[in-house]
Amino acid sequence: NGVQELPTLANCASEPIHIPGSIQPHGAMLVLNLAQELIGWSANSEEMLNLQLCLGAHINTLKLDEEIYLSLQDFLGDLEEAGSAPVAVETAINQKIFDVVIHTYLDRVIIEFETREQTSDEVASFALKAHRGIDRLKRQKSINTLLQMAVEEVQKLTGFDRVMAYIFRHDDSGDVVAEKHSPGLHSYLGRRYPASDIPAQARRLYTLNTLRLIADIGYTPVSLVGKTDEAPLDMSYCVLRSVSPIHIEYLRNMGIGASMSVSIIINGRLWGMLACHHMSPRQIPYSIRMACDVLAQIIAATVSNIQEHERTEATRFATSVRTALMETLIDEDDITHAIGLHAQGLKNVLGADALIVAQNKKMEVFGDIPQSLAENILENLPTDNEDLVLWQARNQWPENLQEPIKKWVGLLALRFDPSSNGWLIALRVEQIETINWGGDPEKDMKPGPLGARLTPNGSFEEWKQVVRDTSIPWDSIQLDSARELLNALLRSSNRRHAEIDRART
Ligand code: BLA
Repeated sequence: NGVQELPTLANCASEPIHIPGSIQPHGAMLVLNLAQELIGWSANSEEMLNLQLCLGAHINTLKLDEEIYLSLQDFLGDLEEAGSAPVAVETAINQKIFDVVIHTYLDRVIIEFETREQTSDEVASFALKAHRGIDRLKRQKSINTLLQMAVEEVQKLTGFDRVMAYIFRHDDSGDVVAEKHSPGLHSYLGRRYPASDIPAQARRLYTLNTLRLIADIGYTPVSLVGKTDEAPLDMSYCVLRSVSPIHIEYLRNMGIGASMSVSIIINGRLWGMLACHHMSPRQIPYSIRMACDVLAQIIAATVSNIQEHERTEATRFATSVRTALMETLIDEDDITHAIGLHAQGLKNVLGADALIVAQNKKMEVFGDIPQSLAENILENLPTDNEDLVLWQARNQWPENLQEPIKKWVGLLALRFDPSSNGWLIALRVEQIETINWGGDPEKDMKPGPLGARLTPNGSFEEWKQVVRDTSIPWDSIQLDSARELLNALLRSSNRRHAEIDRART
């Protein structure tokens, strides 16, 4: 088994977080092989569960609640059908209520006992609340209102001090786009975090197992004990899995007592998360967590519908702008002027912060680009056969322009008339210019041993480092619309040249 090296900031994406060899102490765990013999348990099991355990013992020889045996036999009986979906039952040991969660993974049967303070009646009334929440979510027509409603629902269900909707961007960095928090707490709304705050192996795990709870950030992990010749237990699907010490330090630096997050998965990809904080320790009963998980699935399905609708709308809008421009061009000889009449629509279609239109010696600029820079850009565009040029980072520009462009690091240029040097150019500013970072939530924060990197401001600095000198990339809808626009403009130019030629002969 060996002692695992402590992860550092530099290697944390390779920390094997699925095999920590320990659990969180608000529960206990028994591990069986498929013959239902004990091969390991958490070191607190005997005391917490009032059992005497020995390696190799068959589960039936332990004095567990009848209910647990029945569920276990049922579960193992229809493994084929049920796949890896866990079963949960309630049990009482030493007058304490436990949720018992049973699942199998990689030939292991894992039985987790999670302490719970609420009675079944309390929990059931929560489930009803969740049901009402679902109905309201499904009716939302925009992603923003959907997520705002979702954080409010989850806050009501769980009582967390803060619930955020965190959504991932094209490069896996993320934004807090909706938030509900208790009075007196500062807001994280609008903040942006780099991809590395949730490293790749964690994202992978979170697409498999969609919910995790850290009930008490200050916990002392409880080791697993058992057969030493066994491979380390894969805890990917465990509810009590002990979490990465790096992440614990991060949460501690933020002053948090408990954390829960729920994955929102769209088309197999981690699209976002509902991230919850509590300022003191907080344990949410299993069935309420499952209700949150269902909410996240409803959110995913609703988002997916809204996105489909938005894509259709974006394409429709692009078509309408293109058609209007083509109509103008029927009786307007000056293309730069015609494009100017539709500049705002074209800016929207191309997602541009500024536009340059030029043909022959004429040039027009829409946006705050200095005239001299616009001329400089035009002179340096490639003269080969490419009609569409895409530069999305400073180092893709010709060397002599890399400095003069300053913040204008993104370029999508359409050559609509090669013979007259006709170009329509969309420009984007550097990503850093596009974000308005709110106030400082960590004035009185004392960072832990790994330093200021593991704080919200440290994260933002990291994000800036990663994206320096790049623009937000053009997405596939914008690129498709750009190509269609280019083709329409090329056809229009060709027609014009043909008319001129005809007039000459
Ligand atoms: C996990 N990082 C996470 C999780 C979240 C975040 C939500 C999931 C675990 C949980 O539910 O608490 C990130 N949490 C955030 C962010 C906000 C938030 C961005 O509340 C914004 C408000 N983390 C780092 C760095 C490393 C790192 C630099 O910041 C490594 C170099 C690691 N984060 C890290 C690891 C995990 C993690 C390893 C997995 C924890 C686990 O499941 O074991």
